[in-house]
Amino acid sequence: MLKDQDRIFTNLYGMHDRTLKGAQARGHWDGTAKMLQNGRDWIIDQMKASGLRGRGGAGFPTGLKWSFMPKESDGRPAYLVVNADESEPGTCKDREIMRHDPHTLIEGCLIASYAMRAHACYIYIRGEYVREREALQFAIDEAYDAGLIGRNACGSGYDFDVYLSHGAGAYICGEETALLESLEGKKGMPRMKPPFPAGAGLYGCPTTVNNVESIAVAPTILRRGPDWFASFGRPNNTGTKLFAISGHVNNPCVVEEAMSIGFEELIEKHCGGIRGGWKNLKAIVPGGSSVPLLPGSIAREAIMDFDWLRDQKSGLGTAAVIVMDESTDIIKAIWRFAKFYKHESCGQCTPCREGTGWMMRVMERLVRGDAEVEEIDMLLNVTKQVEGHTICALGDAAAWPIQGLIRHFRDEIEDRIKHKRTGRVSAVAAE
Ligand code: L3W
Ligand code: SF4
Repeated sequence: MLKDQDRIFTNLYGMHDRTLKGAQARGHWDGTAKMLQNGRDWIIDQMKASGLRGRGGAGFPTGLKWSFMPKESDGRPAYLVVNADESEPGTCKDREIMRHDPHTLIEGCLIASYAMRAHACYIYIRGEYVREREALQFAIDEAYDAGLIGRNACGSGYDFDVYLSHGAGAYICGEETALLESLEGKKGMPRMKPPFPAGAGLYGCPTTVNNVESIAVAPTILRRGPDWFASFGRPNNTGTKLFAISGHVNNPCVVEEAMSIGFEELIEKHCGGIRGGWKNLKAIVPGGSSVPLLPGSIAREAIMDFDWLRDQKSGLGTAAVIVMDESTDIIKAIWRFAKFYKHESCGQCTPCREGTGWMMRVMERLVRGDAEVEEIDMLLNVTKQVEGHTICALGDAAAWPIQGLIRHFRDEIEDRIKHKRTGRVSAVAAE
């Protein structure tokens, strides 16, 4: 288990002093100017050496992403954009950072922006995060007043501004290019990639989009060294990590742990075990609604990192762990995800626009057992036609949970069809 002294987000655990004074007492904003003086290449090399992989869901190496930004200015400004549009069902880890530890995010924004020659950073925060927006703005104002950001940030000679922008409730604006469209004042619709934002992002300028947690851990990585960060977890899966654990555990929580912690240890140490005991565990969704579920038997053995979960045809995603016990109607749970993706599809590409509605409607019948057994394979086939055939990852995200359900709970679906068990028909109709 991670020791207290190795936690980055110490204010998540009851101290509740998110002011600049409190943040400085915890070691934030210490030696920041010196880090900048070490130079851009040094910062990027340290980040690469730490092995940090993006914490927003895809796990793309952060240092590598920063290195894609142009080394020399071609006349266009460069931007850092922080994706704080945390909307993935089950996910509430970035919320905790912004609520309790906003200064480490702002310090990270300065360091990352400096490394990528960005004089401006936009933090795009989920519209519903009103309290977090207030906390963040308060911290930004404090940082300006203390000369940590703004003109001559930290006395470094570098000018740097942070702007807070808020969304309006669309999940798709968490997709990086839809987010950029929204920031530009347009409808939040994903762009084709390539070009990736590093080549043409905000207003057509070089842009890096990073998740809140990825940026917020950067100052501590530089302060304590990449070897310290890389000492947690397994090769290619390093560092400390916030896990947001919800569902049928005795004590749902957001906790920072070492990457690659075992699922059983995570739940026992921080959540007081599974409701009704381990025999009652039916399934988990290990990384937010976009990743396929795992049945309890595999979950108990799970190593919570990118590679182990990928090898199980699931994923770490946002590390939002949704725990389901035997009382769960697993077919209905996945139908609910399908309904979410249908609602959130931006509709610009046909496989997603049509496929999400189609998948949801078949799932609705499966919940009722009102289907033919052959339709299970037909549904699977449709998920494969959506997966990989859309502009953005929302199509994949809609397909994968259904694939996971069929992979691990086909018997339960068939059983319901065969016995025409009605599930919770009225509940489906009501929702
Ligand atoms: C330059 C290349 N840049 C990739 C960059 C790319 C992006 C990052 C990852 O989806 C996942 C998705 C959801 N040159 C590059 C390059 N990049 N190749 O690297 O890119 P990618 O395409 O692997 O993923 P993505 O489109 O960012 C994100 C999953 O996360 N997810 C959802 C999370 C939801 C939230 C939220 O609530 N806001 O985070 C959970 O699992 O399904 O697979 O920056 O530009 N050659
Ligand atoms: Fe829009 Fe869905 Fe296509 Fe993404 S996959 S661009 S959400 S229609």
